Amino acid sequence: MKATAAAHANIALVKYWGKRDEALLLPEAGSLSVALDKLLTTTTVELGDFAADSFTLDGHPEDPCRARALLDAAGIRKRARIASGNDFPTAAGLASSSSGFAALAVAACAAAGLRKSADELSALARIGSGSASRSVPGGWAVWEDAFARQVFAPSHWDLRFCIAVCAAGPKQVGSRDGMRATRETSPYHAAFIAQCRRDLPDALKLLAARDLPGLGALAERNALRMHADALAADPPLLYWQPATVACLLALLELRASGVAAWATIDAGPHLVAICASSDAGAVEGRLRSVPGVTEVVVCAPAGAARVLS
Ligand code: 2P0
Repeated sequence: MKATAAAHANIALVKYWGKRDEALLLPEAGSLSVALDKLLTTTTVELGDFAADSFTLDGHPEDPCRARALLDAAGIRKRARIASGNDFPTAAGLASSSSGFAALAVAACAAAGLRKSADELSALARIGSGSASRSVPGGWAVWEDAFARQVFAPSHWDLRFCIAVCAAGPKQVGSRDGMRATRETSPYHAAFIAQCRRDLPDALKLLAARDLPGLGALAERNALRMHADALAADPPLLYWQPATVACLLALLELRASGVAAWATIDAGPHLVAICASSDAGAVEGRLRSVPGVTEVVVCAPAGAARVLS
């Protein structure tokens, strides 16, 4: 009744920002992501007759409420002791619910002896966090409905994702509340969702063709439009720090000098630069020189969530 699993966090190139069903965590529009090799979460689940569920992240106690929702959805009634750890600095604000709930879904089902398909595990991870559905299949993954599927293997394209850490500590408004507020109050939200529905098929064609200028520019537009949507919420949601904007300007300069790199930004201050592996050193060096950037983590595409023991 004990198992350990690992999963990689993912970054979306076509973003999920709005639910059509709040209870089931179903997205309004499809999203496309890639799993990141350096952002790995390892989770051990032990099931037993404990007095209550418990959950620790890097040794610190956390609320097990969302984990329990996932266990209930899997039909696991026994109490759980969950210990999760990130092999990257949580303090840098890179902690991700995507890798956390993907590793939890896989470890919990293994601990309970439940044989679940990859699609079923992805759907379970989604109950913890929508983006976690994409970390179960890993690689280049699309999520449109109940579960996510890998559309290309990590080896399809040797890109790099340079994460510029632009602030420490947790963000002020979490994704769940942020996307709900945006959906309810932003006058731009319907336009953003309509754009995502156009972006996803276009992004898949560019990904199949390994068209970096095409996919990079699409991902950057999609992310900036997500932030425009969030900024238009009432009250407005501003996730950026000065270093975030400075990184965006640094990428413009890099492109003008012939280094091909484009940005995406999640619901937080950090910027992720997308580039060819041959340009990763130049992009990393430039981002490290930006005032306010405390760390740059260079990632390659990674695979699926997996049971370790
Ligand atoms: C994404 N994000 O597609 C988008 C872009 C953040 C910005 O999915 O409410 O933690 O648990 O489903 O998955 C982060 O939102 O939100 C997210 P819930 P989640 O990666």
